[in-house]
Amino acid sequence: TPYERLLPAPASARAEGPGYPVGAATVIRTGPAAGAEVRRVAELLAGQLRGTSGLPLPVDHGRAGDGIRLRIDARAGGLGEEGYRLDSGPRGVTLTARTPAGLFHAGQTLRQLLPVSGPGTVPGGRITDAPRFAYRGAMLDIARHFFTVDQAKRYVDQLAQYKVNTLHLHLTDDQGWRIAIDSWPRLAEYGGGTEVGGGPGGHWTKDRYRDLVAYAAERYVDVVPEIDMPGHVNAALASYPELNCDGKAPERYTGTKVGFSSLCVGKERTYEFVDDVLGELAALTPGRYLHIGGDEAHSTPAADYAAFMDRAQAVVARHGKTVVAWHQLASARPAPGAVLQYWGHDRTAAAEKAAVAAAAKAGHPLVLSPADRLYLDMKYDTATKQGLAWAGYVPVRRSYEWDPGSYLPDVPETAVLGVEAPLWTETIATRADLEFMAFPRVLSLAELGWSPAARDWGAYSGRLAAHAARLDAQGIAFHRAPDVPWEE
Ligand code: TNX
Repeated sequence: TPYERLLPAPASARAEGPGYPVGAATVIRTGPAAGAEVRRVAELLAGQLRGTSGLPLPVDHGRAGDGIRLRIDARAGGLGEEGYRLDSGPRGVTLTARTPAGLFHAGQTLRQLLPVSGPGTVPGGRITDAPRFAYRGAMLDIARHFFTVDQAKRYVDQLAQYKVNTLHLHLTDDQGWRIAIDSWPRLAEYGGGTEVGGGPGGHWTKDRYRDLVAYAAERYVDVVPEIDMPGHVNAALASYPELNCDGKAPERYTGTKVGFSSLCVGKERTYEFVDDVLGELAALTPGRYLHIGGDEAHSTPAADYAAFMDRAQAVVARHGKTVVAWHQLASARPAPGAVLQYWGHDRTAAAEKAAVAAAAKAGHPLVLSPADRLYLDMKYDTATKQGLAWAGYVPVRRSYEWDPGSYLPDVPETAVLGVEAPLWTETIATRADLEFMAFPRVLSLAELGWSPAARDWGAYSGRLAAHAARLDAQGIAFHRAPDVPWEE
């Protein structure tokens, strides 16, 4: 049944009795008591369902009746902040949640219960569903190769339908600074003016950035911006001589090496820069997290690194936000509450894993992005043209068959805030390349983050295969990876 083909798999689903035929007379109903946000969720869902079904599907805020009904029930048990119930019978489909986010997720499930195109019947039964992890993220690196806000919006649409709720944006790196900062305008204007391979690059204005954040928020996706420091900063150093210890700006960089640049840790001007940049970024960010990078600072001595990260973390706190950083911060001094993003792999040294486990034990929530499982820029296999292979090949099966709750030694599931799939773009320059590398592996991330722990590759790969028609219908240039039994 379609209930068994849902992706990510729901916490529980039971098919029973006759279903509801969605047809020309179907109305989407919020009821008169619904607030503005529920009405907006209903309109968004209506637009999505009209697009695939070709039906009029008017939204009605009046009295109760047959149709697709959206209901907030603050007392509904077991659903949490994002969960929902879906009940389908001959008179209609009722979506129930404690929050508008829950209703949004219910609507995305409903889309998958209807045909890829044209009208159809939602099978009878009940789904009760809620996520395993609170943080289910994807990262896009717009620094190595520039991507537009429209491309990021398209990715948000693709991800939100699978209940991914976080978009982490890697906004700055050696090859480009992509976000306008009013107090340091040359960062974007000059530092954003190239990319890997020497192309023209580009940057996002604050208005375009706000537009993306609002677009994502309507789809219950939280944007986490990253300014990577104290390494990965050549674009900034090239834009402002005063940020360099010797006062001389280097050339802009269009290669793909890492670990060669560092902010000048001993200079007070550096911290004015950090404060200005993070302050402007905090003002653009409704969410609680600011990501400050902290990875691969190979040109920053360890003591300098720790001293710099102490100050950068204090700046984040002063601007009212919570730090996220790559897990290298575990070996320095993570501030209380700082979230660590683990990007190690099977061959990562035990001592490095132990430092992360110790930080988790001290109360730091972890976001897991194992490079040999969830790095979307790793090649699928030897035949993949794009991508890198430093962490090994990552076929779809490998991206799926592991358990975030028991992945790191001595880290209990309760310490895991969630999972994230980063897409680094040294070798990814177009929408087609992005989609080829992300899909279908980002769906493994979606299911690992949302669904209960039981993992069955056989069943999952079958569901994925059945899903190909939906990806095709959306024009997603996904990879027909050889380990999935695609139909036809
Ligand atoms: C490591 S992962 C990096 C990035 C590269 C990536 C390529 C991490 C925190 N740093 O700078 O783009 O590998 O896979």
